[in-house]
Amino acid sequence: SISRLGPVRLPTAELHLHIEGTLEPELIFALALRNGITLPYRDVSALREKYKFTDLQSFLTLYYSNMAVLLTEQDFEDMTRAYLVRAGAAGVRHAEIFVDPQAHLIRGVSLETCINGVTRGLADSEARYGLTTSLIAAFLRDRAAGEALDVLEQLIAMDAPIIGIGLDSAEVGHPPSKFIAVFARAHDAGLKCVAHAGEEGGPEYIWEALDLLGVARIDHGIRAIEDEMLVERLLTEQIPLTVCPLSNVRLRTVDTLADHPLPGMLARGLNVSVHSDDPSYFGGYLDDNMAQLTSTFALDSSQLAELAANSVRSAFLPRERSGTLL
Ligand code: ES4
Ligand code: ZN
Repeated sequence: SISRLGPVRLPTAELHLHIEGTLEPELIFALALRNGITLPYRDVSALREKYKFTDLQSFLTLYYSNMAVLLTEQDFEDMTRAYLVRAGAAGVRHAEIFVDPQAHLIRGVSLETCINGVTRGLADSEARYGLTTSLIAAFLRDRAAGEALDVLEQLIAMDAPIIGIGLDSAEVGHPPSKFIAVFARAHDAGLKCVAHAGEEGGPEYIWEALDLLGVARIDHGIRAIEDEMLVERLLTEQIPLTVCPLSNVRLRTVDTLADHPLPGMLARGLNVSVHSDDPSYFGGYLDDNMAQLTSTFALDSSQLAELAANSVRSAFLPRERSGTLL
């Protein structure tokens, strides 16, 4: 029955999605016009020409630069709704969405503007777009840990509607150990904890995220395969790895999609699932990631079912909701 219904078909949860990474060039120009901002690109096609990345940092520079168009709650709400329309069309049934509050605070946009705007966009998402949603505040690891702790305290004090915290931005040189106090405070506040690790950084960053930060999921984690002891640990504990294949290709973490370790990781029994990271920048949403993987690796229905089931069982959902999706 599901295959006739449209795009993603198997009930799938999006667990690795940066809302600021969904800003499409057209929306960037529309928001710039509305806010009286002059962009350093002539038009949409000139901006699209910049989407050729050599590594994580080359992407992050453009990603942060384009956030200049986000000034009002309405801007954050419009960005969020544009994503939800697209995710619903892709067949996503549940999304746990990252937002980067510090990226806005440091340009003078308040925590309230950012959080309230995204939250307004997420309201009634199930009725309007066909997916349930949760929000995760991610901290920028290339900034001071004290700043992250300060923002976390502000989020707790304002009773922000977040289910957890994450750790993102430039990985190498900013190990999880830098953020022990931040994650201890988040655990103490009853927040779920996840961290990017093993994207550009080595397996030692994954060990640290697990052992020092107590994270429940690893975002990316593809470099885990370089460390057999770590693979055994991830297998035994079935720790979720939220893998983003098109992101890894675009950021040159893997040479081509055909070289991606995902099928091998799945075959070994690792709890991997497929996600879209920054879909506007990396050439595709969840359906595009699945379609390209399926054709590149000739994935069969049992592999596709396993990936979808992994996404649902790795979500921060109460059993009664995950049960309806499994
Ligand atoms: C990110 Cl692909 C990626 N890696 C690390 N941090 C990020 N923030 C947004 N996208
Ligand atoms: Zn990411």
